[in-house]
Amino acid sequence: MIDFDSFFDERKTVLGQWPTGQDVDADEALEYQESISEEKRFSTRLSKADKESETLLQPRAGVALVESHIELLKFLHEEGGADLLPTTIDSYTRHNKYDEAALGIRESEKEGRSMLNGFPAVNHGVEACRRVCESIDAPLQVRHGTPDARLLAEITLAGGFTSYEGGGISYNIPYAKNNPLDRTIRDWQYVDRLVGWYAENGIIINREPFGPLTGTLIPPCISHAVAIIESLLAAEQGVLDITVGYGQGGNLAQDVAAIKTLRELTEEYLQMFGYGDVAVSTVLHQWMGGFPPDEAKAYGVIAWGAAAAALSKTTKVIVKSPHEAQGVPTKEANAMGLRTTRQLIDMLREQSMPVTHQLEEEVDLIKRETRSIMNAVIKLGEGSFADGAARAFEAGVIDVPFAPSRFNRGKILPVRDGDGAIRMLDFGNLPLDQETMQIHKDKIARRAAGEGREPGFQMVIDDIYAISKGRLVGKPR
Ligand code: 8ZB
Repeated sequence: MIDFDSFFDERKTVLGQWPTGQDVDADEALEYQESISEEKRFSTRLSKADKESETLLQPRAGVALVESHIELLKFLHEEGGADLLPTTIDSYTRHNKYDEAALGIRESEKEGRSMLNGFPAVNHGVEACRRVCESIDAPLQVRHGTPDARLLAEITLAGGFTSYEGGGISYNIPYAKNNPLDRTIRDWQYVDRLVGWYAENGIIINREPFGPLTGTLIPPCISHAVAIIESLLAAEQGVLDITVGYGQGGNLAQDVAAIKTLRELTEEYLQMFGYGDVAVSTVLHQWMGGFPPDEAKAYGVIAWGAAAAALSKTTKVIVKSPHEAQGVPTKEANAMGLRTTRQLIDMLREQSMPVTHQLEEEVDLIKRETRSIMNAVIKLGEGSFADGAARAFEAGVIDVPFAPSRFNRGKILPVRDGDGAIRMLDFGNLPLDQETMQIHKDKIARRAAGEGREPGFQMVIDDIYAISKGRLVGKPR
């Protein structure tokens, strides 16, 4: 755990990064967080949902100006029926470019519409964040993609948000090219220490590692390993409430098995290292890859994600919109994605996934693969999760497909099997046993035989575009 003195030294530097940092007063922020009602606290809502095996709905949303952002969130709450609300941060802020965010705010005022792709919380500052949180009668989370998110965390937590997304791996590897992993892990230890400090003072802030990573054919064991490491890193700093995430792959058995094992494995490793008191919940992200441009088809993809969410009994689901292929959705389109999801969640509420041989096989496989990776990471770390993670990426023991980061090996080639489950054609340096690898090979070989072609790079490319073209498995027509 980062010690008190070095945390407070670092805090001065962090709060000095932009003038609005000066408005953060730790004790006053604590008092403000204490005044937030239980119904609006993220962790409370999640644990209630878990107890009642309810799946909560959450969109992504954020615009440049405070009043329009409030209006947007109100609309998604009231017209879309969202249970949990986000504040998606703009990309200038994610890159700590507050001068450019300031320009974006001015341009937005002049044009009368949002000229940023999210809400620039650092520029708006603590008071504005509080105005947002006070205007919405639901729990609010900061969602972003920021490698160095220390100042953003200080301002938004003082500003009344009760959940914070991201992590030193999951907000680096998929989002940045040149950011060293040890640096971002350290910066996120600061964020977790801040959340841990709130926890020591009785305020539970929920933390959520970003599950889907690049959103492109991620084998569950890879995103699970990252989620578990980030959970351990968070727990080490005193975080007590964690939501682990997974991006829908499209094969129902694999997706249901993934959510089930994600919770079990995260709890298993937290327990193993003495963090059994951390509350764990799960999030399924509706399909994060390319969407069909046809809105009617997009609703089909959204509905299938909603079905996977309902049948896996995940705590919450992050919802897509029919505008996904075009970019940031209008509030109306965003609400439509929510209502499509609501219909499926409510229709499937009484049903659960039948426990078939296929489901059991997926559960087994994911557990075996994830434990192999985790064992190797723990060994490499020699007592430090942070070092273990950095060394694991260096060695390719964890390898995220299609990531831009040069601190990621990028040797793995994922591909679908004949049932559309995500497998690996090339394992890179993943520490998997022979038997496990043979299962992947056999399944891929069966698909290839069915298509009358050799498994290869073309198959990977076909799979990347398959869903946007109306299929799951990228068979040539
Ligand atoms: C990694 C997350 C990508 C997804 C959506 C994209 C995509 C990004 C906003 C947003 C609504 C925003 N996204 N920024 N959705 N409002 N400001 O995140 O469309 O689906």
